[in-house]
Amino acid sequence: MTTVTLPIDPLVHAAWLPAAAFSAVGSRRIAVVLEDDLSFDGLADPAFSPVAPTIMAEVEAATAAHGGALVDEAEADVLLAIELDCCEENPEAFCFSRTDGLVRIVASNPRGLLYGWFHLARLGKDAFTGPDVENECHTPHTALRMLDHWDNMDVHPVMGHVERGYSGGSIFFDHGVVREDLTRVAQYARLLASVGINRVAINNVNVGRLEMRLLDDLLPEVARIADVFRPYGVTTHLSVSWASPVRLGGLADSDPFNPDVLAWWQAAANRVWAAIPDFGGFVIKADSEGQPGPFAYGRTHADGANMLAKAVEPHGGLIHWRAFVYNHTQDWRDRKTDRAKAAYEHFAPYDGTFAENVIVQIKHGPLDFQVREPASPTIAALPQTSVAAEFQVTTEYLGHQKHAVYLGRMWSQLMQFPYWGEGSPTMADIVAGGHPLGDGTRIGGFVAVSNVGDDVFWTGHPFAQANLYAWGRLTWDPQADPDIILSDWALATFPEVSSEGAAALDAILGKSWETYEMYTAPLGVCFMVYPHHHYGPNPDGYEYTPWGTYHFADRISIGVDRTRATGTGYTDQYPKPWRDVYENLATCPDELLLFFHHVPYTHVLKSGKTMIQHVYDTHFEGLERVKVAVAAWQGVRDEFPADVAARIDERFAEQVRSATDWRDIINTYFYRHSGIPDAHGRPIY
Ligand code: GCW
Repeated sequence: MTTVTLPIDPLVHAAWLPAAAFSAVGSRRIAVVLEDDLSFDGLADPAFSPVAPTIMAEVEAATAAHGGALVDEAEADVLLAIELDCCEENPEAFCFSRTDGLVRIVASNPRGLLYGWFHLARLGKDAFTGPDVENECHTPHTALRMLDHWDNMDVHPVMGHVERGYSGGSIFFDHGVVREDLTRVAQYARLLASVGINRVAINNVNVGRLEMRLLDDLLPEVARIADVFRPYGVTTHLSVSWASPVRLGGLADSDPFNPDVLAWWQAAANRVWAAIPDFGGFVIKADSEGQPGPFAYGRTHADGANMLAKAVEPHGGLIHWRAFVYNHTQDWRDRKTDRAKAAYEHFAPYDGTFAENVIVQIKHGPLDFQVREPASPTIAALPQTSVAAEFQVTTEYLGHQKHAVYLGRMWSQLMQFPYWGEGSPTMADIVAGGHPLGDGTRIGGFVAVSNVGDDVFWTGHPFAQANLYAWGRLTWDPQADPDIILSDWALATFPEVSSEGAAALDAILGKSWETYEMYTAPLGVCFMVYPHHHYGPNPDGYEYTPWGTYHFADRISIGVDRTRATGTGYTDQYPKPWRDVYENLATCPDELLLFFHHVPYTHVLKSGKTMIQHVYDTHFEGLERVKVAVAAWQGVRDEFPADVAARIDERFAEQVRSATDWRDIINTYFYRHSGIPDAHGRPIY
């Protein structure tokens, strides 16, 4: 029995800012009762026993941070018991209770205890003194809650350190090598565990020659990173190149039917798991945007994925095979080819043929992380396949972490999208193995591209930390309220800020996704951005390019006709009722109008406004909302640490500049095409 003291309310969220670890509030003393043997001999799952000492370390750190001292149980006001027991079979689940001055966290595995510890931390002031709670059990919705890093080892000539990274350099790599000092990675592991994230792929899915070596001579370096993640229950994965057997192994080809190719991957897998026994598996972007893949040999994605799956299967490894496959050398004159249809066309026919350890990783929408897309129909089209839905925490098309954009509400909406109509299984259900036509044996989960780098505030914009936080919380519980998650984040991150300050943060960020949508591309029109950079307004930026990203604006009308009746037929990929809801102009939701239909500027929306007037109104209002947010910020900024406040000031200045640009350029574009003035006579150029 070990007893240590903590002040009564010390357990705030983990250190989102380097300085803000556990913050002491109050001074009552508690005793923490740990099981005698927190080394957990005899655990059923020895692979995760490294997590046990972490709990000890967490308790000790929390104590030390508040000058706690050991007290006997008899002297304590409250007892905290952390117990290993078989309350839940799921090794990540935990049960929490608070009765008669005894707070208990019980789990069948140290991983569950760790999540229980952070749950307690989130309860803040109420952790020990809130109302009684009887054995409340918490189980993650899916077993796979992952972040992918698009980190390059060296500075990529075009993409820099981190592809679509807006937070400085990689936390793993620097100048072509794995960083000597992995302190930031250890802090990151702790942040991830504190919100339930359990897997990380450390390198870019666009794999260069240098990164290929992570499978080979640089493997010991990967093992060093895995050693840092392991104590927080985070499993390490690598992105690999389809061409590795050729470029790294010197083979003549990488045909999945060539036995030498399989043998090469088997040897690679043996090496990797010998170095990292709890390694997670490989992520692969094949036949996508120029990356090599099995098409070169006339083979399918299933052929390719299954060959890799065979190589990693003896080790219990996973293959995350990305479904981001489309023709990026399209002819804009061809109105029938529709990039939105591509993932479904490439993957749905092969449902039921993928090996059990293949997870087909599908972007949440049919295009590419735009501010508004419908949920991808491909996610519902593979009942006999494990699927993961892929999101972006990094804000590639959503303001580069220069704009304050909280994405919890967007993700929550998508995760809860009911594919067969109200009350039917959702995206979250499907990725947890609940496809209504599935046999329940296939499971997947949620994966997102990370927004973390070596920036002092981790995420460029300090407010972008809210997205990292929300990603973990929503993947654990997709039904959680994203607004409450936002408040939890604010409290955990800025515990010293007054309730007015916290309320201002909620007001600034709460509807910020909707605000961003208002001043950028309207009504589901996508890609009105500068090609390649994906920042700032450029309405025709992609219009005549080969990327398959068009809106077809002319002097009468705009939008993509994706109907079966007269368009590309994309609506056909949805189950009922959505195939009809989206097909029909009368029932298609306004916010997706231009994603599904090509309509005149004078088309009347359900709101009663014409489409063109809606565009003008939302663009004027969007910028006004940003200005209101800035005013709210200015009212509370002095409560925040000076360096945080200075960074946020700088970001808001850029957001106002950029949102003004968006407003004026989009409005002017629509005005010049339609010739229809704003009903309110506001300035349009
Ligand atoms: O949207 C595109 C990005 C690429 C990215 C690709 C992908 C890693 O612009 O930078 O490449 O998506 O998801 O593979």
